[in-house]
Amino acid sequence: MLSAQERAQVAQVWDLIAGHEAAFGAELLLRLFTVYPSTKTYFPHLGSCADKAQLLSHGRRMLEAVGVAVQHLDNLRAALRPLADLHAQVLRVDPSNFPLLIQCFQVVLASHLQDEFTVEMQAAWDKFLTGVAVVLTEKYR
Ligand code: ZNH
Repeated sequence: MLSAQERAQVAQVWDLIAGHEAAFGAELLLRLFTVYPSTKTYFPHLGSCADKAQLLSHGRRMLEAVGVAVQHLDNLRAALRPLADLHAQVLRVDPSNFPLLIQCFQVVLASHLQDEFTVEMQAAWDKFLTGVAVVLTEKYR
């Protein structure tokens, strides 16, 4: 559960991302695939070196879903139910991949926002994304 202050920090971070979903999302995927090549096995259709257009399009969809989560901090489970079903039952993404994505997400934010991405914002964002990952992976059990 996020405190009132953490919620405010999550919203502040989202305000800095909003409008750049495709660009940030594409960089997130590029970092994920480069730093953790095993994650690419889930995206065979993106090929060995995914092109920019595909990264932008999947990156945008992923970040838009994060934006939906930001708007539904009080009912993440309900808001993300269809995505949770998709990841658990159709995509069968191993839950161990989520912390890798969360780490890359923070590097993307730090590299773009620099001093604007404060220590407190990183802590709140990490907690928020971990909550999203819990919801997206709990259908496996
Ligand atoms: Zn995921 C898909 C989100 C994580 C893999 N995804 C997806 C989508 C979205 C997402 C929105 C789209 C859907 C539709 O279309 O309907 N994810 C997400 C989020 C997260 C994630 C939010 C966290 C936070 N994923 C993930 C991971 C992985 C993945 C970690 C691995 C590595 N996804 C995936 C895949 C897919 C998806 C494979 C499919 C793609 C296509 O189809 O193209």
